[in-house]
Amino acid sequence: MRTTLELVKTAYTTEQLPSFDLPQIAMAGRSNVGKSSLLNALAGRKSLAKVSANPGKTRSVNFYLVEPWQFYLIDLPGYGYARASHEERRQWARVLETYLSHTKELRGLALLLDCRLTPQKIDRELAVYAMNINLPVIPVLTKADKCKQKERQTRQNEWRDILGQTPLLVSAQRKSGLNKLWRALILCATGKVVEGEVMEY
Ligand SMILES: Nc1nc2c(ncn2[C@@H]2O[C@H](COP(=O)(O)OP(=O)(O)OP(=O)(O)O)[C@@H](O)[C@H]2O)c(=O)[nH]1
Ligand SMILES: [Mg+2]
Repeated sequence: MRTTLELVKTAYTTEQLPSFDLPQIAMAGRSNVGKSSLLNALAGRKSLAKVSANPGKTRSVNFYLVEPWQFYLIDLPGYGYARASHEERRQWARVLETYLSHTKELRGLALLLDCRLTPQKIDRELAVYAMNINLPVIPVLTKADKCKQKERQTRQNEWRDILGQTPLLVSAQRKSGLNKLWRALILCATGKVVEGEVMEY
């Protein structure tokens, strides 16, 4: 199967947020959690989304059309970036909240969580916010390659206790867990159950 991602729109302000008819799944997480890397890994491409060792790289809301599945994956600006100015943080929070609460076609939130960190308050708050607006959450532990099996298991258990569901484990670097994540994204966006591989990696 060949699944493709194509960047179709970039928004820097709430006014620029487009309204699309197709379903959307947002990817959110702390700055540097690996959102852009994961998008590239899912797409099987190196530089679709900009990746950086410096947190705060993605400052826009980027809309990627997923074919042939007919939905959008959205790369949201990372939150919790310590060195951002107060004004910048407010602007990001506004875009994030406007997007999450006003997008009619939004079907779910892929919540990216760093596998190396114990559950952080800011991530829990976003998860609770999503649950309060009845937005399904797909929890995803990123950078699994950086953790030993025992730590991965601990993280999954901790988040399962908080969210009521066990997060998927992925590594953009090792390209692991990607088909499982694709299947969860497609199910959430379109209701379609896909068996087998969505992409050949
Ligand atoms: N080892 C490892 N490193 C990763 C992985 N995914 C991302 N990284 C690294 O983590 C850093 C941040 O990755 P990005 O993909 O830019 O993170 P982001 O969440 O998009 O960051 P912002 O755009 O700042 O919000 C980069 O140095 C990546 O190379 C992974 O699966 N394994
Ligand atoms: Mg990014």
